[in-house]
Amino acid sequence: MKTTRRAFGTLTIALLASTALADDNNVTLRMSTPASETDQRSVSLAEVFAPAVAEFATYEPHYNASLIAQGSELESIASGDLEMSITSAQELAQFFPEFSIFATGYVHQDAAHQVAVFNDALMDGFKAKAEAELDVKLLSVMYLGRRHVNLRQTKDELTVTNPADLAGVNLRMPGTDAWQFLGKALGANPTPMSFTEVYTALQTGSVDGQDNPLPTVVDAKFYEVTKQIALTSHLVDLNYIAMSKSTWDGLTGEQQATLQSAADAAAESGRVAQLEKEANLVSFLKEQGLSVYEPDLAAFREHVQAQYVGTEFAASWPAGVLDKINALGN
Ligand code: KDO
Repeated sequence: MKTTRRAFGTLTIALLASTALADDNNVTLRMSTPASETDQRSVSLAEVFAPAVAEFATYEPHYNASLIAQGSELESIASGDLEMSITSAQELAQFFPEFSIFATGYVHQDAAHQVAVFNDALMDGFKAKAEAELDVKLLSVMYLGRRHVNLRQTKDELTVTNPADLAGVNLRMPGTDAWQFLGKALGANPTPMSFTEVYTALQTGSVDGQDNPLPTVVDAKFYEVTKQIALTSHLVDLNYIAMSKSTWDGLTGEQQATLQSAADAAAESGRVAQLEKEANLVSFLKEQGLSVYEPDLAAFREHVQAQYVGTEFAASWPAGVLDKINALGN
């Protein structure tokens, strides 16, 4: 956890002034994400969120990290250069290590559990800190899906049954410490790389594989350059719809309420659609020639969870929060 960044404790009035208020009190909400335009989260924000706030806000999405590099979105919001992003707990953990609890393997159980956790009082302290120290308001939780291990090797070349089978496998994981730790905890040799570079890296063989949920494997066409998916479900992954707190503060109470329900509605519609895709994509991927199979899930869960015990990550988790998260699950 060497790169904890706490540079934004002293956000100033300048930020408040920089809120992107355009003519006629119409606010522009620039949103940057590494995701594509066809990713379900992008679709829901464009189709559900944008029209719902149109009376007072212009939603301006930037896809494929074309505006801000993956992992720099929070800093850009904090410095007033961006109004929105679909951020991750791993990215927030770069500033506030305790967010790593939501990025830990096999903690969230499913989409409903994510929602219960996000709306529970246990999140209050996390949300308040992000607002006060980073000027980032977390509006709602989006479902990204169950992350699995997706490799170039055929199943005959490498069958993944337990973590030991991933020894020496060069697995692309996103660039932050929490992601890299998860890759190691899976038993692999993690390589940091931004999302937009993954297809080419798989194609050229500079990595052996990557991990993402099935809808992402399909949307980003990773199935064209890989041969198998071991359904490890190592992380039921989420993103937060994040917004500049200064921009939020510049809205009227009524606008804030509209924007909040627009974000919740987009998250809900995205969740429903993403779950449906997840349920239906195995057959599509098999038709594309990939082997899709379940490894020894108990072995993976036990191994991954054991790796976190005694780490700096676990030490940063507020007392009792893991128990509260578990109690909200099944
Ligand atoms: C990825 O880089 O693998 C990841 O899935 C990480 C997520 O947190 C999220 O940023 C996502 O990429 C992008 O939105 C692209 O789908």
